[in-house]
Amino acid sequence: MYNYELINFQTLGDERGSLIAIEEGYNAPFEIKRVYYIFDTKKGVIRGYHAHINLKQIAIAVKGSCTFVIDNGKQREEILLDNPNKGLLIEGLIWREMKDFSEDCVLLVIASEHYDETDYIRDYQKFIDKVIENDKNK
Ligand code: T46
Repeated sequence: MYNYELINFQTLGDERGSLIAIEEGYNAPFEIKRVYYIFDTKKGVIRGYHAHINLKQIAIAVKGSCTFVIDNGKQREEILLDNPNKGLLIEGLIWREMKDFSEDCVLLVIASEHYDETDYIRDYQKFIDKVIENDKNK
């Protein structure tokens, strides 16, 4: 089981162009406490390499594209974000890496918590240990 979901946002459009609205409890199934965006990522760079303990997030390539590698400790999957109407909801213990950023990529992330370094697991073996511990406690 992966703790992720692809959300298709409704695009509100008219002759002037397009607009997508994201609201807590509507497109975002959590309280929104933080927004950040990643841009100007250099060619060949892979970001992430961590998991979160409690954080819920939605990632949207509002411009350009990038690929998310999602790893639940048992399986890995790659998800291409290439359209502003597509949101990747990630929750729970998921190792993530982001790669193949297009030069123009702006990756917007909406998060359920304020920035907290203690919520990060930045060591892959520690992540696997935590997955095993969680499975035992199920
Ligand atoms: C995630 C992926 C998708 C802050 O000070 N405040 C913040 O809200 C964030 C997100 C980062 N930072 C600082 C911490 C580092 O010194 O900005 C620097 C770069 O952060 P990091 O290396 O964690 O960036 P990424 O791209 O590897 O990961 C980020 C998020 O941190 C992470 O939560 O899930 O994007």
